[in-house]
Amino acid sequence: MKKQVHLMDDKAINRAITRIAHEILEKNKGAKDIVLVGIKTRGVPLAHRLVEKIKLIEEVVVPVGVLDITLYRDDLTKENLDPVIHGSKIHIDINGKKVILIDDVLYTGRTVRAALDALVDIGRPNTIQLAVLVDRGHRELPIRADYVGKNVPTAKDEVVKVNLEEIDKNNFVIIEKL
Ligand code: 3GP
Ligand code: 5GP
Ligand code: MG
Repeated sequence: MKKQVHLMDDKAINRAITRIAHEILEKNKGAKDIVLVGIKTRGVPLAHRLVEKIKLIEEVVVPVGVLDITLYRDDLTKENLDPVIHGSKIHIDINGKKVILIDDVLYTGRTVRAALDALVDIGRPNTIQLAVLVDRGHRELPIRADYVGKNVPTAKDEVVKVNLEEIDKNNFVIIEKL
């Protein structure tokens, strides 16, 4: 059996998202001009959860866009090749906006770099920030997150498994040793 280490349960994930929503509003002095962009797959439900939190705190509904970026590799344990942008559903004007990218796990940073590329093709945001549920380290590019749910030191042969109710029917984060 794979060795598993428990990191976050339903409540811990919810608390992290609540905190990040507050941090986003504090840093940006409110919700004005904020656009959230979820990176598929699990960045998208996380973005929608942040919208709900921001709505509760500020009574403003911020728009959400979606970026589809995947790595061309058939085995996730292999070192990654370059991420490829498959598409975006950002029908929002991002010119002059404060765009916040949302992903579940930040690892090498290559996906975020590709996301930055895709965004600057679409428009000229005022700022681009990054929020992730888990930062597992091992960056290969000078990229960091502005908002982090949990910093998790990992080995390269470990995988952080993120399950979210909207996709997986339950909520938890664990480390799996392959
Ligand atoms: P996500 O799209 O929600 O991030 O890549 C498909 C899924 O495999 C990812 O879902 C993620 O949960 C999981 N995964 C685990 N480790 C890795 C990894 O190192 N790279 C990628 N791309 N996905 C990983
Ligand atoms: P990157 O290496 O580019 O930072 O991450 C690549 C993509 O794979 C991102 O969408 C990221 O969320 C996902 N990813 C990388 N490592 C992991 C991991 O250990 N667990 C999960 N769930 N996703 C990961
Ligand atoms: Mg991801």
